[in-house]
Amino acid sequence: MEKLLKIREQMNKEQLDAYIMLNSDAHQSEYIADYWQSIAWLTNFTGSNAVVVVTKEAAILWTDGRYFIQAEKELQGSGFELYKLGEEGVPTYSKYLGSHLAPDANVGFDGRAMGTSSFTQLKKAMPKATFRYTDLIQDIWQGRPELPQNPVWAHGLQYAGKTPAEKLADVREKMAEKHADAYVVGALDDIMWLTNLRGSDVENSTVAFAYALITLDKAYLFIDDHKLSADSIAHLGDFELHPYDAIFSFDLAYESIAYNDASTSVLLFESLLPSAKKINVASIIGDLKAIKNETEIKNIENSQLKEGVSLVRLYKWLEDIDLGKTTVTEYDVEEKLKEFRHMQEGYLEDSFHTIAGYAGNGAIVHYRSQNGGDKLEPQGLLLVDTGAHYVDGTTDTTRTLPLGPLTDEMKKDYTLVLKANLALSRAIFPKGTKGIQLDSIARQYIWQAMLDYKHGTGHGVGFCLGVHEGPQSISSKLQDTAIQVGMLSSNEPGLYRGGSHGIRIETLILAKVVANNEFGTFLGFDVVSYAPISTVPVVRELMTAEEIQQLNDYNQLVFDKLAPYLMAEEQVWLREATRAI
Ligand SMILES: [Mn+2]
Repeated sequence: MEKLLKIREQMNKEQLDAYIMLNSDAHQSEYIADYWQSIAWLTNFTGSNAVVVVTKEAAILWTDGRYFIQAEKELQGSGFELYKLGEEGVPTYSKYLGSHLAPDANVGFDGRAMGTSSFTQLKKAMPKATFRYTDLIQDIWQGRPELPQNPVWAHGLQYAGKTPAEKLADVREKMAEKHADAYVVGALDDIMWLTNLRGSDVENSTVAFAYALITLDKAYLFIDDHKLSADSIAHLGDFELHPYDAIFSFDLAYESIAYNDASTSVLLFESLLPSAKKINVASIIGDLKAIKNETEIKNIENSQLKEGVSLVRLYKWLEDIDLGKTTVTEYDVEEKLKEFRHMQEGYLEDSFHTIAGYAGNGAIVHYRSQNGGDKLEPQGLLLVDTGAHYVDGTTDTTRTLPLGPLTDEMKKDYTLVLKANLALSRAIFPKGTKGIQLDSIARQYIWQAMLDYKHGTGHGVGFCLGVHEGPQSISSKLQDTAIQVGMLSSNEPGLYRGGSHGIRIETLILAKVVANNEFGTFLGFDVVSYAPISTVPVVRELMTAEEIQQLNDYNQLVFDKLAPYLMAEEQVWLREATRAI
């Protein structure tokens, strides 16, 4: 409450009728550094998706269905009211402001934390309002963490497969197609990809705070240079270095500039030359980065083998424990997995917080165990969705493990999810096919049973970069990107029964050409993550012979790939776990 009073005092001083806060950083990143967690500081709400609006009368926090229960608990005593996004009659914050404030109201927000695309929505809702870019939090947040200044390292050619100079040439070719003579890059993973640098400024991310600006003959990297080793500077030969903040006052003459409205902050956008033509390109680098080159693909294989070994060790460890006698919690599972990953060369960190959800917790899609997590019992299902960054690749794998007796409903749900996963992995489709079409291929059996899951089937996966990356999306969202050869995506259908169980089976799939004939080019996938899929819950009668063969072949592949890296008793365990049914 006290913090809320202080914000209102600040609003008063600056004559603002409303102040907006977003859970975002200056690059509109998915994961954000502590410095940017001002909503958690103000409201105690720790979920990833949140918007806060403070007016003279109201203090509201918006979040989505993943976080309703958590938000109700955490917001107690904060003075904030919860608005449930997606529920009937609940306006978005833009619409709320549009209908609750005077048309000519003064509205403030930190211009770094709002993306240009969000601002467009806001301006539509309040066409006559005055907007001011101001950080009201800085003066009242005692002990606000500093922006991280962690060292940056060069991701060598043996991993990246292309030099920054080669990547710049590819980018400039795309810029020419769009008639842009400059291109400002705000997305941190795009900048890391372009420069072959990696950092650790943000937890679960291999990125460092930076901006890039590319013209047809020059390239500028804005990064605080004390972060760079001599080694990484040498490898940046093609980039002129400037301090991180210098981009906002950088003087450069260009006629047209490309930017991506989702990852360009309002402040950055407004610092672009006013007279220049602004071209919103979904993402020039995003499109290039999504298609993995041969060197990257070889490295991905290595990282997937290491991850597979770590996962086998985890599953075996869990199976060897008598859960009736020994206490193991969800948190223990997360920690044990980290221990196994640390035994692997080139492990950097987890690519997101491991989701180990036992029983009903598995039904909470973005579950994060609290205070040690629930105790595992020798019955029902444990969902483990987890990933890591290795120097040679980023992983994301989900398995649902039987811990003991299962109900018929659990077995049936498991089998349907498995059928969905297998259907997408074996799909063959003509060149040009989009994610939305493939999404239905995965969902068909689940729909036939009159069931559904409320999340996408697949997202792009970065290379020692974001675990979620675009532009492709295998989901019900209609978007323009076709699945192309070399794209790495997840395949993760699921089914969730609140209070009982959650099931998800996730493998990573790499698109490849399977045929060229008079009907065109046909694509398919290689499954590139190696972790046994439990056959214990499978209801054989629900599977076709083809599906059973596919499952057996996959488990055999897992054994063949991982066995050389396992110790004798682990091999014995995996042989059993991958036995054909
Ligand atoms: Mn995933």
